[in-house]
Amino acid sequence: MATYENLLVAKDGAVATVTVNREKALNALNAATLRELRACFGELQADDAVRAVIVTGAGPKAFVAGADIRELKENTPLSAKHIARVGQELFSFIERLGKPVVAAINGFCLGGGLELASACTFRVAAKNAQLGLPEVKLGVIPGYGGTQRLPRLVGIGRAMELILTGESIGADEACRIGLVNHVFEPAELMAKTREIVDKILARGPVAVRFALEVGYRGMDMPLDEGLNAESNLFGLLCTTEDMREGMAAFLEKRPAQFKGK
Ligand code: CO8
Repeated sequence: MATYENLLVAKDGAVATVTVNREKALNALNAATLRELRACFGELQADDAVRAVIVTGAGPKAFVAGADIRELKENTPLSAKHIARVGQELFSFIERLGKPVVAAINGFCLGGGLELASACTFRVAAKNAQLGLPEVKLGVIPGYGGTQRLPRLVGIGRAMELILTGESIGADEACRIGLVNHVFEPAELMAKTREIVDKILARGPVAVRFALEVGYRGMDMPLDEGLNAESNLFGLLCTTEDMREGMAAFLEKRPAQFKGK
Protein backbone atom coordinates (compact mmCIF):
# COMPACT_ATOMS: atom_id res chain seq x y z
CA MET A 1 0.00 0.00 0.00
CA ALA A 2 1.07 3.56 -0.64
CA THR A 3 1.40 5.77 2.43
CA TYR A 4 -0.96 8.69 2.71
CA GLU A 5 -0.72 12.07 4.39
CA ASN A 6 -4.36 12.20 5.54
CA LEU A 7 -5.23 8.51 5.88
CA LEU A 8 -4.03 5.62 7.98
CA VAL A 9 -4.49 2.21 6.38
CA ALA A 10 -4.08 -0.96 8.43
CA LYS A 11 -4.60 -4.51 7.23
CA ASP A 12 -5.48 -7.33 9.58
CA GLY A 13 -6.16 -10.59 7.78
CA ALA A 14 -8.70 -9.93 5.05
CA VAL A 15 -9.88 -6.64 6.58
CA ALA A 16 -8.46 -3.21 5.80
CA THR A 17 -9.24 -0.33 8.15
CA VAL A 18 -9.07 3.13 6.61
CA THR A 19 -8.87 5.95 9.16
CA VAL A 20 -9.37 9.53 8.01
CA ASN A 21 -6.53 11.21 9.87
CA ARG A 22 -6.92 14.97 10.16
CA GLU A 23 -7.78 15.04 13.83
CA LYS A 24 -7.07 18.76 14.28
CA ALA A 25 -9.81 19.60 11.74
CA LEU A 26 -12.11 16.84 13.08
CA ASN A 27 -11.12 14.77 10.01
CA ALA A 28 -12.77 17.21 7.60
CA LEU A 29 -12.43 16.16 3.96
CA ASN A 30 -10.20 18.55 2.05
CA ALA A 31 -9.42 18.03 -1.65
CA ALA A 32 -6.19 16.19 -0.84
CA THR A 33 -8.04 13.72 1.39
CA LEU A 34 -10.62 13.07 -1.34
CA ARG A 35 -7.80 12.31 -3.79
CA GLU A 36 -6.13 10.01 -1.28
CA LEU A 37 -9.39 8.19 -0.53
CA ARG A 38 -9.85 7.54 -4.27
CA ALA A 39 -6.32 6.18 -4.62
CA CYS A 40 -6.63 4.13 -1.44
CA PHE A 41 -9.98 2.55 -2.34
CA GLY A 42 -8.59 1.85 -5.83
CA GLU A 43 -5.75 -0.09 -4.21
CA LEU A 44 -8.12 -1.91 -1.86
CA GLN A 45 -10.42 -2.90 -4.72
CA ALA A 46 -7.50 -4.33 -6.69
CA ASP A 47 -6.12 -6.27 -3.72
CA ASP A 48 -7.72 -9.73 -3.71
CA ALA A 49 -6.42 -10.37 -0.19
CA VAL A 50 -8.68 -7.57 1.11
CA ARG A 51 -12.26 -8.81 1.37
CA ALA A 52 -13.82 -6.09 3.55
CA VAL A 53 -13.07 -2.53 4.59
CA ILE A 54 -13.87 -0.58 7.75
CA VAL A 55 -13.83 3.23 7.56
CA THR A 56 -13.47 5.38 10.67
CA GLY A 57 -12.04 8.69 11.87
CA ALA A 58 -8.93 9.45 13.93
CA GLY A 59 -9.30 10.46 17.56
CA PRO A 60 -12.17 10.16 20.00
CA LYS A 61 -14.25 13.07 18.74
CA ALA A 62 -15.07 12.73 15.06
CA PHE A 63 -15.69 10.31 12.23
CA VAL A 64 -15.62 13.13 9.66
CA ALA A 65 -17.04 16.60 10.45
CA GLY A 66 -17.80 17.34 6.80
CA ALA A 67 -16.10 18.83 3.81
CA ASP A 68 -13.33 21.25 4.77
CA ILE A 69 -15.14 24.56 5.19
CA ARG A 70 -11.87 26.52 4.85
CA GLU A 71 -11.51 25.18 1.29
CA LEU A 72 -15.24 25.20 0.53
CA LYS A 73 -15.63 28.92 1.07
CA GLU A 74 -13.16 29.72 -1.76
CA ASN A 75 -15.27 27.99 -4.43
CA THR A 76 -16.77 29.56 -7.52
CA PRO A 77 -19.90 27.98 -9.04
CA LEU A 78 -17.79 26.02 -11.52
CA SER A 79 -15.14 24.86 -9.08
CA ALA A 80 -17.87 23.89 -6.58
CA LYS A 81 -19.62 21.80 -9.20
CA HIS A 82 -16.32 20.14 -10.09
CA ILE A 83 -15.43 19.28 -6.50
CA ALA A 84 -18.98 18.06 -5.84
CA ARG A 85 -18.66 15.69 -8.82
CA VAL A 86 -15.23 14.51 -7.61
CA GLY A 87 -16.71 13.67 -4.20
CA GLN A 88 -19.81 12.07 -5.70
CA GLU A 89 -17.73 9.86 -8.00
CA LEU A 90 -15.51 8.84 -5.08
CA PHE A 91 -18.47 7.90 -2.91
CA SER A 92 -20.16 6.00 -5.76
CA PHE A 93 -16.87 4.12 -6.25
CA ILE A 94 -16.85 3.21 -2.55
CA GLU A 95 -20.52 2.17 -2.74
CA ARG A 96 -19.84 -0.13 -5.70
CA LEU A 97 -16.44 -1.39 -4.52
CA GLY A 98 -17.60 -5.00 -4.75
CA LYS A 99 -16.54 -5.62 -1.15
CA PRO A 100 -18.44 -4.69 2.02
CA VAL A 101 -17.38 -1.31 3.39
CA VAL A 102 -18.58 -0.62 6.94
CA ALA A 103 -18.58 2.86 8.47
CA ALA A 104 -17.61 2.75 12.16
CA ILE A 105 -18.88 6.16 13.24
CA ASN A 106 -16.92 7.29 16.27
CA GLY A 107 -18.18 10.85 16.85
CA PHE A 108 -19.25 13.78 14.66
CA CYS A 109 -20.48 12.50 11.32
CA LEU A 110 -21.64 15.63 9.57
CA GLY A 111 -22.12 16.87 6.02
CA GLY A 112 -19.59 15.14 3.78
CA GLY A 113 -18.90 12.75 6.68
CA LEU A 114 -22.47 11.48 6.67
CA GLU A 115 -22.36 11.39 2.87
CA LEU A 116 -19.27 9.16 3.07
CA ALA A 117 -20.94 6.95 5.68
CA SER A 118 -24.12 6.78 3.58
CA ALA A 119 -22.13 5.41 0.64
CA CYS A 120 -20.82 2.59 2.85
CA THR A 121 -22.58 -0.78 2.80
CA PHE A 122 -23.88 -0.16 6.32
CA ARG A 123 -23.11 1.92 9.35
CA VAL A 124 -22.53 1.26 13.04
CA ALA A 125 -21.99 4.00 15.60
CA ALA A 126 -20.51 4.73 18.99
CA LYS A 127 -22.99 6.01 21.60
CA ASN A 128 -21.48 9.51 21.41
CA ALA A 129 -21.89 9.84 17.62
CA GLN A 130 -23.79 12.80 16.16
CA LEU A 131 -25.06 12.52 12.62
CA GLY A 132 -26.43 15.23 10.38
CA LEU A 133 -26.35 17.21 7.16
CA PRO A 134 -25.84 20.80 8.39
CA GLU A 135 -25.08 22.29 4.95
CA VAL A 136 -28.15 24.58 4.91
CA LYS A 137 -26.69 26.29 7.99
CA LEU A 138 -23.83 27.32 5.69
CA GLY A 139 -26.19 28.41 2.92
CA VAL A 140 -25.51 25.39 0.71
CA ILE A 141 -26.94 21.90 0.22
CA PRO A 142 -25.32 18.49 0.59
CA GLY A 143 -23.12 18.04 -2.48
CA TYR A 144 -21.56 14.60 -2.09
CA GLY A 145 -24.76 12.62 -2.59
CA GLY A 146 -26.60 13.45 0.64
CA THR A 147 -29.81 14.62 -1.00
CA GLN A 148 -29.99 11.34 -2.93
CA ARG A 149 -28.67 8.65 -0.57
CA LEU A 150 -30.22 9.80 2.70
CA PRO A 151 -33.81 9.58 1.34
CA ARG A 152 -33.01 6.10 0.02
CA LEU A 153 -31.75 5.06 3.45
CA VAL A 154 -34.35 6.56 5.79
CA GLY A 155 -37.23 7.71 3.56
CA ILE A 156 -37.85 11.12 2.04
CA GLY A 157 -39.70 12.63 5.03
CA ARG A 158 -37.06 11.86 7.64
CA ALA A 159 -34.26 12.77 5.21
CA MET A 160 -35.85 16.11 4.36
CA GLU A 161 -36.31 17.00 8.02
CA LEU A 162 -32.59 16.37 8.59
CA ILE A 163 -31.53 18.19 5.43
CA LEU A 164 -33.86 21.19 5.79
CA THR A 165 -33.31 21.81 9.52
CA GLY A 166 -29.61 20.98 9.37
CA GLU A 167 -29.95 19.55 12.89
CA SER A 168 -28.01 16.48 13.89
CA ILE A 169 -29.28 13.39 15.70
CA GLY A 170 -27.61 11.12 18.23
CA ALA A 171 -26.62 7.52 17.65
CA ASP A 172 -29.72 6.01 19.28
CA GLU A 173 -32.08 8.07 17.13
CA ALA A 174 -29.99 7.23 14.04
CA CYS A 175 -30.39 3.57 14.93
CA ARG A 176 -34.13 3.97 15.48
CA ILE A 177 -34.60 5.40 11.97
CA GLY A 178 -32.38 2.77 10.35
CA LEU A 179 -29.49 5.05 9.48
CA VAL A 180 -27.11 3.00 11.61
CA ASN A 181 -27.53 -0.69 12.34
CA HIS A 182 -26.00 -0.90 15.82
CA VAL A 183 -24.86 1.41 18.62
CA PHE A 184 -21.86 0.40 20.73
CA GLU A 185 -19.88 1.80 23.65
CA PRO A 186 -17.11 3.99 22.17
CA ALA A 187 -14.38 1.72 23.57
CA GLU A 188 -15.99 -1.31 21.93
CA LEU A 189 -16.82 0.20 18.54
CA MET A 190 -13.93 -1.22 16.53
CA ALA A 191 -14.01 -4.69 18.09
CA LYS A 192 -17.77 -5.02 17.66
CA THR A 193 -17.54 -3.78 14.07
CA ARG A 194 -14.88 -6.38 13.41
CA GLU A 195 -17.11 -9.11 14.86
CA ILE A 196 -19.80 -8.25 12.30
CA VAL A 197 -17.27 -8.12 9.47
CA ASP A 198 -15.83 -11.49 10.54
CA LYS A 199 -19.28 -13.06 10.22
CA ILE A 200 -19.43 -11.83 6.61
CA LEU A 201 -15.92 -13.16 5.94
CA ALA A 202 -16.96 -16.62 7.13
CA ARG A 203 -19.73 -16.81 4.50
CA GLY A 204 -19.37 -17.92 0.88
CA PRO A 205 -17.18 -15.22 -0.70
CA VAL A 206 -18.72 -15.45 -4.18
CA ALA A 207 -22.21 -15.38 -2.68
CA VAL A 208 -21.30 -12.27 -0.64
CA ARG A 209 -19.95 -10.56 -3.75
CA PHE A 210 -23.02 -11.41 -5.85
CA ALA A 211 -25.44 -10.36 -3.09
CA LEU A 212 -23.73 -6.99 -2.88
CA GLU A 213 -23.71 -6.57 -6.64
CA VAL A 214 -27.33 -7.46 -7.27
CA GLY A 215 -28.60 -5.64 -4.17
CA TYR A 216 -27.09 -2.35 -5.30
CA ARG A 217 -27.79 -2.77 -9.03
CA GLY A 218 -31.36 -3.64 -8.17
CA MET A 219 -31.80 -0.29 -6.42
CA ASP A 220 -31.58 1.33 -9.87
CA MET A 221 -33.85 -1.19 -11.62
CA PRO A 222 -37.57 -1.90 -11.85
CA LEU A 223 -38.42 -4.78 -9.48
CA ASP A 224 -38.92 -7.32 -12.25
CA GLU A 225 -35.47 -6.65 -13.77
CA GLY A 226 -33.90 -6.84 -10.32
CA LEU A 227 -35.60 -10.18 -9.66
CA ASN A 228 -34.35 -11.47 -13.01
CA ALA A 229 -30.79 -10.36 -12.21
CA GLU A 230 -31.09 -12.11 -8.83
CA SER A 231 -32.19 -15.38 -10.45
CA ASN A 232 -29.32 -15.21 -12.96
CA LEU A 233 -26.75 -14.85 -10.19
CA PHE A 234 -28.47 -17.56 -8.14
CA GLY A 235 -28.11 -19.86 -11.14
CA LEU A 236 -24.45 -18.92 -11.56
CA LEU A 237 -23.77 -19.65 -7.87
CA CYS A 238 -25.06 -23.20 -8.43
CA THR A 239 -21.94 -23.79 -10.57
CA THR A 240 -19.56 -23.01 -7.67
CA GLU A 241 -17.61 -25.36 -5.41
CA ASP A 242 -18.67 -23.09 -2.55
CA MET A 243 -22.33 -23.91 -3.14
CA ARG A 244 -21.60 -27.65 -2.99
CA GLU A 245 -19.44 -27.16 0.12
CA GLY A 246 -21.98 -24.91 1.88
CA MET A 247 -24.83 -27.34 1.43
CA ALA A 248 -22.73 -30.43 2.21
CA ALA A 249 -21.46 -28.76 5.39
CA PHE A 250 -25.02 -28.01 6.49
CA LEU A 251 -26.13 -31.59 5.93
CA GLU A 252 -23.00 -32.99 7.62
CA LYS A 253 -23.50 -30.59 10.58
CA ARG A 254 -20.04 -29.00 10.29
CA PRO A 255 -18.76 -25.48 9.52
CA ALA A 256 -18.31 -24.80 5.80
CA GLN A 257 -14.79 -24.34 4.42
CA PHE A 258 -15.34 -21.92 1.56
CA LYS A 259 -12.65 -21.35 -1.07
CA GLY A 260 -14.21 -18.49 -3.01
CA LYS A 261 -14.52 -20.72 -6.09
N1 CO8 B 1 -14.09 22.02 8.01
C1 CO8 B 1 -12.96 22.59 8.44
N2 CO8 B 1 -12.58 22.62 9.73
C2 CO8 B 1 -13.40 22.06 10.61
C3 CO8 B 1 -14.61 21.44 10.24
C4 CO8 B 1 -14.94 21.44 8.86
N3 CO8 B 1 -16.04 20.83 8.39
N4 CO8 B 1 -15.22 20.98 11.35
C5 CO8 B 1 -14.41 21.30 12.38
N5 CO8 B 1 -13.31 21.92 11.95
C6 CO8 B 1 -12.19 22.45 12.73
C7 CO8 B 1 -12.57 23.72 13.47
O1 CO8 B 1 -12.49 24.84 12.63
C8 CO8 B 1 -11.56 23.72 14.59
O2 CO8 B 1 -10.34 24.17 14.08
P1 CO8 B 1 -9.48 25.26 14.92
O3 CO8 B 1 -9.09 24.54 16.18
O4 CO8 B 1 -8.31 25.54 14.01
O5 CO8 B 1 -10.39 26.41 15.17
C9 CO8 B 1 -11.39 22.23 14.90
O6 CO8 B 1 -11.86 21.52 13.75
C10 CO8 B 1 -12.19 21.77 16.09
O7 CO8 B 1 -13.54 22.15 15.87
P2 CO8 B 1 -14.41 22.99 16.93
O8 CO8 B 1 -13.52 23.85 17.77
O9 CO8 B 1 -15.50 23.67 16.18
O10 CO8 B 1 -14.97 21.79 17.82
P3 CO8 B 1 -16.33 21.80 18.67
O11 CO8 B 1 -16.27 20.56 19.50
O12 CO8 B 1 -16.55 23.09 19.34
O13 CO8 B 1 -17.48 21.63 17.57
C11 CO8 B 1 -18.52 20.69 15.62
C12 CO8 B 1 -17.55 20.47 16.81
C13 CO8 B 1 -19.94 20.87 16.14
C14 CO8 B 1 -18.44 19.43 14.73
C15 CO8 B 1 -18.08 21.94 14.83
O14 CO8 B 1 -16.69 21.83 14.55
C16 CO8 B 1 -18.79 22.11 13.52
O15 CO8 B 1 -19.94 22.54 13.50
N6 CO8 B 1 -18.10 21.80 12.39
C17 CO8 B 1 -18.64 22.01 11.07
C18 CO8 B 1 -19.65 20.95 10.71
C19 CO8 B 1 -20.24 21.22 9.34
O16 CO8 B 1 -20.87 22.23 9.08
N7 CO8 B 1 -20.03 20.27 8.41
C20 CO8 B 1 -20.55 20.37 7.07
C21 CO8 B 1 -19.54 21.01 6.20
S1 CO8 B 1 -20.15 21.35 4.58
C22 CO8 B 1 -20.12 19.85 3.81
O17 CO8 B 1 -19.76 18.84 4.37
C23 CO8 B 1 -20.54 19.87 2.39
C24 CO8 B 1 -20.29 18.52 1.67
C25 CO8 B 1 -20.56 18.66 0.19
C26 CO8 B 1 -19.47 19.48 -0.48
C27 CO8 B 1 -19.71 19.66 -1.93
C28 CO8 B 1 -18.48 20.32 -2.62
C29 CO8 B 1 -18.76 21.63 -3.29
